[in-house]
Amino acid sequence: MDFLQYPWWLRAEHLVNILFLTIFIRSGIEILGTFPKLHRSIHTQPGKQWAQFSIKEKRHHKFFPVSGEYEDYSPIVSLPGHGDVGQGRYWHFISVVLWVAMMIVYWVVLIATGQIMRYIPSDWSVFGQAWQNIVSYLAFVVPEPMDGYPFNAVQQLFYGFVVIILPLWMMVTGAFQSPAINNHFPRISRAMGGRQVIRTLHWWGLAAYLMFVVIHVLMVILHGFGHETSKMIFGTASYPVAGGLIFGAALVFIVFCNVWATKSSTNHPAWIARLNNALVRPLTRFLRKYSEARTTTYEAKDVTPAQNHRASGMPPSSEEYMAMLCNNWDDYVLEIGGLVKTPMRFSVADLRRISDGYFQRTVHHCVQGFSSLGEWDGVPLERLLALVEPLEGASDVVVQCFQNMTRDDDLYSGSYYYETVPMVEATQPKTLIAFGYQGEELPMKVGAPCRLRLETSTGFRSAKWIERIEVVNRFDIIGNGKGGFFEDTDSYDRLQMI
Ligand SMILES: Nc1nc2c(c(=O)[nH]1)N[C@H]1C(S)=C(S)[C@@H](COP(=O)(O)O)O[C@H]1N2
Ligand SMILES: [Mo]
Repeated sequence: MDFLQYPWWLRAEHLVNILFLTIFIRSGIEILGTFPKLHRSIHTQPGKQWAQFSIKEKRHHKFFPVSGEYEDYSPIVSLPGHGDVGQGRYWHFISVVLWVAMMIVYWVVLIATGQIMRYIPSDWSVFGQAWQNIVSYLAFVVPEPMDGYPFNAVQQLFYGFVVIILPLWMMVTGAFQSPAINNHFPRISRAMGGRQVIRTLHWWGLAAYLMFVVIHVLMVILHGFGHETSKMIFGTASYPVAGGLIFGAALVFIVFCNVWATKSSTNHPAWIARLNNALVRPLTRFLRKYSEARTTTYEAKDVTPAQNHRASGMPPSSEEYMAMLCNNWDDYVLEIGGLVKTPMRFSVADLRRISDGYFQRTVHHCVQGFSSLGEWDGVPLERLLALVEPLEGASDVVVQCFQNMTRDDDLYSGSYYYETVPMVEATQPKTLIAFGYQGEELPMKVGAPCRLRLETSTGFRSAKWIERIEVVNRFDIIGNGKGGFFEDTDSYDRLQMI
C-alpha cells in the first residue's frame, strides 16, 4: 500500500473539511453562548455549573429566567454572533448535515481503497515512537517520518484520532442533544450520563477540535509552510510556492464564506431558513415521524423539584391573570374551539378528571441548552381533541397564551406568545396539556394554570400559561405566519426536533 502519496479525494476532503469546521465550530460557540455553562446534573441549577464562559452572576432577590443567561459573543468567534441562536442553529445543522454526508463518503472511500490503514498504527511500537517524537518536538527538532509513511508516529496517532474517533464522538454526542433522539432513547442517554454530561462531552469535542487546529497549524509552520501546503494541494512536496499560494487562496475563500454566512444571517435571515428547510428538514421530518418520546425510564427521585426548575420567560402580568391566580383558577376555563364539531370548555378540575391520574416524566431540552427532568400531570392533547372532534381539513392546533411579550418581558417585544402544533404532533401520545407537577398544582413560573408539553421538540414550543386552544386549517395568517412567537421573531424553526 502506498501511503507516501495523498490521493486527490483525500486532499479535496481536507480542504472542504476546513470550511465545514470553521462553520460548525463558530455556530457551535453561538449555541453554547446562549447558556454558557456546563453542568453535570440534568437539573442545571444556577450556581451548580462546573464551568462557565461568561462573567454573569446569578442575580439574587430577582427572578432569574434563563433568558438572562444569554451571552453576547462577537461574530468573530461565533456565527452569526450576538446571541442569534436561531440562525446559529441553522448554520450548525446545515454544516453538520453536509459534513456528516461528506465524512461517510470519505470513510467509505478510505476503507474501500485500504487507505484507512495510513491512520491506523501498524503495531504497538508506534505509541513508543510517538512519545519520542513529542520529546523531540519539545527540543525543536522535527522528527523523521516513519518508513513508508509521509508522517511520523505522533502525527499518525493524531490524524487517526481527528479523522475517525473525534468525528464519531461528535456525531454521537451531537445526536443526543436532540430532544427527539434523547427522549426516544432515554436508556442510552442515561447510560452516557444524561443530557448535561453528554452536552459536556460534546463540548470536550469542541475543545479537542480547537486544540487540534492550533497544534496542526503550528506543526505545518514548523515542518515548513510551502512544503506542507504543497502536499495538501498537489500530493507531493515538490511545488512549495504554488502550493502555498493556492492554499492561501483557499483560506481566503473560507474566510469569505464565513463573512458571507455571518452577513446573510443578519441581512437575509430568510435565505438561511430556506437553506435549512432544504437540507435539514428531511431529517427533522423523519425524527418527527419515527421518534416518539418514551418516558418509562425515570423515577420520582430523578425529577427536578419544582422550585429548582429553571424557567424561561416572564409570567403574564395582566390583572385578569393575577385575579384568576389568586382565586386558585376557579374562574379559569380552557376553551378548545375553532375548526371542531363541538367546541368545549374545561375547568382545571375537568382536566384533572379526564386525566385520570396520568403523568409523564421527561427531559426538557431548551434550545439554549439548559434542561430539567419534569414530572407532568396532565391530559394527552389527543384525548381532548377526541372530545371536540376536529373537522375535515383541520391541520394544526394553535395554543394561545396569556403572556403578552411586549408587556410582560423586557427582553422581547411582539404580541402574545403562541405556538402551532401540526396534527401529527398534536396526536402523539406524549403531547400533553399539563396542569400539575409531581401531584401539586403547576407552579406559576412553569406555566400555571396549564401548559403544553411537546417532548420531542425543543423547549420553546412547549407554550406556558395557556389561555385557549384553537383548531385551524392554516397557520400562515396568525402572527407573522411562521407558526409561533419565536418562529416569528427569532429565526426559530417550528420543526425543531434537533
Ligand atoms: N408563554 C410562554 N411559553 C414559553 C416560553 C415563554 O417565554 N412564554 N418560553 C419557552 C421556552 S424558550 C422554554 S425552554 C420552555 C421552558 O419551560 P420551563 O420554564 O418549564 O423550563 O417554555 C417555553 N414556553
Ligand atoms: Mo428555551
